[in-house]
Formats: sequence, structure tokens, C-alpha cells
Amino acid sequence: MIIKLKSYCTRNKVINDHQTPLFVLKCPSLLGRRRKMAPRATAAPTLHKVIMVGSGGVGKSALTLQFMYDEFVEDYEPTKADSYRKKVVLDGEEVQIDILDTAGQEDYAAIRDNYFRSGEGFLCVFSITEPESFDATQEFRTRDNYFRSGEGFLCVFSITDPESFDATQEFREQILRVKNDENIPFLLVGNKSDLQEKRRVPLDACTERAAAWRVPYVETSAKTRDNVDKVFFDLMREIRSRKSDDSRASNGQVKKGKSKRFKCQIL
Ligand SMILES: Nc1nc2c(ncn2[C@@H]2O[C@H](COP(=O)(O)OP(=O)(O)OP(=O)(O)O)[C@@H](O)[C@H]2O)c(=O)[nH]1
Ligand SMILES: [Mg+2]
Repeated sequence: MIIKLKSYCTRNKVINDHQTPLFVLKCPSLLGRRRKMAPRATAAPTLHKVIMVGSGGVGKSALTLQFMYDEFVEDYEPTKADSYRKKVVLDGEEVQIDILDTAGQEDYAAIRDNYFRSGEGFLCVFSITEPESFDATQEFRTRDNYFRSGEGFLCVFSITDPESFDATQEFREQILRVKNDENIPFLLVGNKSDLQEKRRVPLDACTERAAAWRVPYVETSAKTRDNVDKVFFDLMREIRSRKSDDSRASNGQVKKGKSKRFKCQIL
């Protein structure tokens, strides 16, 4: 089943794509009814939240749409932000993948982010004669929120476009700053591998960068579908293993807490 999301609801909260959840008032009449409802059948499948990042035109949307719909889109239509959700079987377990396809056109966002870090106050300005500049004010506030909600990242560049490769450095820095986690599930993806004759980013440079970051490097083609499933499934496996590590760690803490609370005192 495939759903393209703009906003979706869960119990007691509304989530707008990957942005910060907005809590809404509980409805007392519904709460009253809950007791009479049949017990929930099976638990919802685990949700893995993936974010596509990379410069404009590198193929983030083409990869996403190939994964979702088995189709290659020839036309280039710059993305603002689109969210998709699909049920897939990951190593025999049914899970849901939630993909946030972000805008790459904002090539200077990470550089701008450096200026932001040093600021102590901001005037967010738009022109009353230009609606686009007004829309953009929203983006200035939400970009970090997008990244905050991601559990794993596909950082995409085009092997025909060295600037898009350079830009991965800034995306990586921004993600690490927002997530504050060196081991966040992350794949470096060199797309357009069908265009080898137009290759302008040497393979060595790609593998060296991935080794320096200690992340996997995979080349894909959204056109031929080469390695498309692989990058999404490999990333989900990383997210899954990360979650189980985290839950094991927190279970350890719970046990510690419990043992403290119920500690025997020998008098
Ligand atoms: N030959 C080839 N073309 C591709 C491939 N992936 C994407 N393209 C083409 O590159 C152009 C840009 O692709 P998009 O997927 O829209 O790029 P994007 O990264 O989503 O761009 P933004 O939304 O602006 O960030 C389109 O014309 C695609 O058809 C690929 O693997 N091979
Ligand atoms: Mg796009």
C-alpha cells in the first residue's frame, strides 16, 4: 500500500510531514468511548523515518519515485518537500518506511547555517510585494525540524556534478549538528551511475569521503533502478539496529532505576 502524505494523524496528535508534532486537545467523548472499543488487534508495523538530502537535480525525487512506484521520471520538477509512506517486508518483518524528499535547490542552506550559529537574534525579512519571499520565511524556521525528525539519511549527489559532491560535506555537518550524533544511520549515495561517460566525480574521492565519515558508499541509478532498493533497505537495517541498541540501553537504565527504587535496606 502506498500513501503520499501531506499531513497525517495519530492518536492525540497531528503530525505535519516530518515536522514537530503539534498536540491537539483530546476529545472527552471519544476518550469515554475508548473503554468500550474492542481491544486493538495487532500492533502497527514499526515505522522507519528516512530523509533524502542533497543538492538540486541530483535525483533524490527520481530515486524516491523509482522506489515507491517503479517509475523513472525524466522531467525535472524541483521539490519543496514531499512525504511518502509504504509498507515493505524487511528481512521477513512487515515495516513501514516514511520518506521525506527534501528540496535541494537551497544549496546555500548549510553555509547560511554557519552564520545562524553565531547569531543572537534574527530579523526574518520578506517583501510584501513578493509572496515567494513570504513562503520562504517558513523554511528558515523548519529546516532543522525536518532533520531533527529523521532516523536515517540518504545523502545523494550526482557522479556527473562535482558541486553536488562538495555539497554533501555541508549536508553531513548540518545533520550531525542537528542530530548531535556521529553514528546516525547515514548512506552516501552517488546517483546517475548510468551516465559513466559523463562521470566527473572519481570513484576514489567518493570512497575516501565515505571512509572518513565511516558510512557506506553506494552508487545508484534512478533510471535503470540499479541499487535503488539496496540503499533504502540498507538504511532501514541500520535504523532498525540502531533502535534495538537504543532500546537495549534504555532497558538497562530502567532496570537500574527499578533496582534503586526498590532497594532493600539492611538495618
Ligand atoms: N540519467 C539519469 N538521470 C537522472 C537520474 N536520477 C535523476 N535523473 C534526472 O535528473 C533530473 C533531476 O532529478 P530529480 O530527482 O528531480 O532531482 P532532485 O534531487 O529531486 O532535485 P530537487 O528536487 O531540486 O532537489 C531529472 O531530469 C531526472 O530525470 C539517474 O539516475 N540517471
Ligand atoms: Mg526533488
